[in-house]
Amino acid sequence: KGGTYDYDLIVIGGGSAGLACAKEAVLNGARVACLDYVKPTPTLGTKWGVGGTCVNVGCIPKKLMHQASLLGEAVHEAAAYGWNVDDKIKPDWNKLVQSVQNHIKSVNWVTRVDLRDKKVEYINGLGSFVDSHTMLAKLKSGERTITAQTFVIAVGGRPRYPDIPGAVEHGITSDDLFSLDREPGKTLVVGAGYIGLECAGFLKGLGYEPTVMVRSIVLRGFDQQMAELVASSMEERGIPFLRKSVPLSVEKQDDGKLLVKYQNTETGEEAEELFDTVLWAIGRKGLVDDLNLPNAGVSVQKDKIPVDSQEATNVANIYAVGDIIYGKPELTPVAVLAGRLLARRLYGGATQRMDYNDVATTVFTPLEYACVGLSEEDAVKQYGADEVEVFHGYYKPTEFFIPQKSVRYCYLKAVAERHGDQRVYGLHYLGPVAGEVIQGFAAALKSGLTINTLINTVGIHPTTAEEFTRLSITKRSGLDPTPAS
Ligand code: FAD
Ligand code: NA7
Repeated sequence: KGGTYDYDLIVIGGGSAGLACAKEAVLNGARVACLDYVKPTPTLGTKWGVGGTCVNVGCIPKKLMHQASLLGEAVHEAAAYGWNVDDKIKPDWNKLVQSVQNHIKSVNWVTRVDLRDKKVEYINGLGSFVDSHTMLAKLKSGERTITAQTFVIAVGGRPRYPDIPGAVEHGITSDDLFSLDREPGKTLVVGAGYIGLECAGFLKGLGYEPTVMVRSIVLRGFDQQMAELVASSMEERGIPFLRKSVPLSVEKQDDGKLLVKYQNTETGEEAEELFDTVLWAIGRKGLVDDLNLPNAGVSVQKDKIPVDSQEATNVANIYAVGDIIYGKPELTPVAVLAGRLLARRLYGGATQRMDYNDVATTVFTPLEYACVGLSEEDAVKQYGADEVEVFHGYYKPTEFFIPQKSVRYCYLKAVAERHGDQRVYGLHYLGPVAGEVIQGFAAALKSGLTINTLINTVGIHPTTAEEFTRLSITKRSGLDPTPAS
């Protein structure tokens, strides 16, 4: 295979999807090169090493900052448990950034060593197609033309900026936040997707003053009852939400503060407010532009690449995986598994395809929200309101009692088939360590979990996950889902 080409496979993008695919292809005997190149952010010029979004400017630094913020909360709670703590504790932003960046650098290093050990040729270059078998790699100095039998496009995406005055000059995105060399201070977070809410959440926990600007709804795509509970739990912690608002401009004042003018989308009313930082979290754009896809004939749909169930593009020898593909969940474990399965099909004679359904995910807000399967509204849309039963309940985590933490938003629900086996369509949980709670239930749901199995599973006491085994109240019954004690 590929005797006349430099490589059997060129993977474009060394992130979650690309690295998994490249390493698995080599394991299955292919000669592989993996290109990775990060363009600096427009104003601050932030850039990073190999590994892609998750490791450098996504999941990992986000989770570390979330953890930093939870630790601050825990120190305050510790006092209620009898620890003698100084109640004037405060975080050192620069030290936090340094610790986070040190961890990232070590992961970058391990990744490079791993690629060398596994015999993937890593090329630090920006790839663009010359034709469907030829790629031009723009290196730090010079260029290189390389050819391959097969290509996998795994270029991911980058944050968008709004098209308003001052957005690029004065705003930052998640690409800059985790390495910001100054305290964020009073921060306007524009966008109410999971990235916006997570950033606002940890900034508040670290003692800054975030405000969330919401254009329409919170957490589009997620169960809207849960999304509103997430927003309310954040408001309860003192994070203001500017609803139905869009930014109009950002101007820098003489004292360095940022004046943001914005408008209410319903009343048309305009208002303005000063901030230290403006963070755009308005979604991400697929990185198709640099690839010169027309040279290879690859189709594009809304800055993403449509693929079939084998991750094949419309061009026979070109595939795409990860965030760059159209209409699939943008999550690291999805990217990794899809990349690995693709390599096994291409070089290992395997046939297994990626199953993009029932992927569990977590929103790491101060009170975390995790879910798997269908939202209540999607279940109703798919099966009809009469065929869907929702079991729900509020609960009180044991560990919340002594520090007297608010339990008002600790809530969970199972969305299920109403009749027959009562198969579970979706599970939703808002509360502590949500990701850890839902991960195992995700395997159960994929294995055909029913309400009967769920409520006949003996709980682990005292945990919050056991609340799923105690769900007995249906929404339809109208009974109060609040526990007595
Ligand atoms: P990427 O990881 O983005 O990798 C693509 C790589 O290709 C990049 O290094 C890019 O610079 C490079 N590249 C682009 N164009 C070219 C080119 N022409 N030539 C060479 N190289 C190129 N997911 C989760 O599962 N859990 C989370 O908690 C989570 N949190 C997140 C938090 C934030 C703030 C963000 C931004 C994302 C988060 N994600 C999370 C999403 C996750 O990071 C992505 O789904 C994942 O990184 C996608 O992997 P990928 O390989 O498709 O793309
Ligand atoms: P999302 O989930 O796409 O959310 C973007 C948010 O930003 C959402 O609340 C949008 O509101 C809002 N938005 C989008 N454009 C604008 C403009 N121009 N002005 C104001 N507000 C805006 O993005 P994330 O960054 O959280 O996540 C990135 C990806 O990771 C996402 O695509 C997921 O699939 C995974 P809207 O609801 O559109 O009114």
